[in-house]
Amino acid sequence: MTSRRDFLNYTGAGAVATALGTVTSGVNAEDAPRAPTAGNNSLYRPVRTLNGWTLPSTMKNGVKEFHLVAEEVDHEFAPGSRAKCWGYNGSTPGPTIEAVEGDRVRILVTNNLQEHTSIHWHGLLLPSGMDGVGGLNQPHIQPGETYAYEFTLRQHGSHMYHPHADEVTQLAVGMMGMIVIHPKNGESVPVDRDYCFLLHNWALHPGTYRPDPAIMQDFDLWTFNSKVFPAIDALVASSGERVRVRVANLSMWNHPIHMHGVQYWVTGSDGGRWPQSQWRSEVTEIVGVGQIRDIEFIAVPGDWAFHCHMAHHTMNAMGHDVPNPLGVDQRGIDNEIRKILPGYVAMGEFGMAEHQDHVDMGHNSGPRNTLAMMTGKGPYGNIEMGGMFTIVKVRDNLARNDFRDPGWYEPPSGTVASRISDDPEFGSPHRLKPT
Ligand SMILES: [Cu+2]
Repeated sequence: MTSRRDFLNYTGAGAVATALGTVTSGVNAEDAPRAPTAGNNSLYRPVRTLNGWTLPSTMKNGVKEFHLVAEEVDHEFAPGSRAKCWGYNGSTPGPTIEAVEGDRVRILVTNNLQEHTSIHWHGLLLPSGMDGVGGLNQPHIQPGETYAYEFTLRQHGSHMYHPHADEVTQLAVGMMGMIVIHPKNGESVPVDRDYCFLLHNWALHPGTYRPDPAIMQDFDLWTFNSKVFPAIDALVASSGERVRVRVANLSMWNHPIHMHGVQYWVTGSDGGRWPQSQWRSEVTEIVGVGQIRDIEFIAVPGDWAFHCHMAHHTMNAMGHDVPNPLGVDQRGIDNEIRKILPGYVAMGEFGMAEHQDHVDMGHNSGPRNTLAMMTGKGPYGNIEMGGMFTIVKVRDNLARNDFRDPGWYEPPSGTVASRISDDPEFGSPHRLKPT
């Protein structure tokens, strides 16, 4: 639990960070609080971007300068699925921009795409001419050009950046990133770990390598920070720590984000951290398109699923336009179908779980560059998930800056559900009879 003692620790570590120089953040930044700029005394615990990174900045005459490069990136959703996406500085999503309320920031944007772009600073309070809507607030940034945006951060909270030019293409292929602005006066209830990620969806049709921007609803991949389970980082915490997760949505769907094992509080949004009287206790919170929600919880030991509750959003590439096989006796037709569709394996009569077993056994490998619908192995078997699913892994006595995956939870004896019979007629359960 965070306490006054931690505040004192922050102060000490922050002083060291300030002494070290002007680059205030880096790839997989150490979890040491730091003072962001000269003249700004506040300290903050750096945010950790799932599967991502924080953009280093340079101080120039009191202005914190960042440099984004819009460019094509060769991206891996999970081993076995890659695509030509667009992003910033070599990644989709682009790196997180992290600063403190009151900072003067200058963000250079170089366009290395073959068409024009712009950047909108989603939710930020700034002069109209810095708002980044191509054609409305500024000329488009042509290929090869660099534009400078400069403004003072007048708020705190979780925010986003994304193009406001040919959005239907540029968003669909991955151009987006997060902006985290810490409050200048610190936080009355400090957090011990601070995570952030973006929700997105992709139409990467089976066997292809370019996301299709024309698709509106029927997507193949559903991602946390452009990754699918099981390639999404675990959210690691030590028992009793206060954890914040900032969930941003630039996809084409609303996503009910559900966590197991705790009731979390919804504590903030693009509007900053809300007054404590407005915090809500939930276990599922819809993060609408264009919205951000901050959730916070006290970490409880275990392995806890953390996922979108739309069942199709926790699958990888799956066909939606197929006849329903449920309850259909397909024995005997395999051989007939295989004559026209070599390798065909009938399945689904009793449910779809057998899909993962068939894939694991090599019965149907699917098209190239295409992930199986269900995947993932846990200590007790197939997890049968994909897409927007990851695990909150909480262990006792982890060091404050230890974010390594601790492996599978070893539950205390007597606390795991277990088999007591394999007789289908076991016991005398109360059941409704058909009328
Ligand atoms: Cu969803």
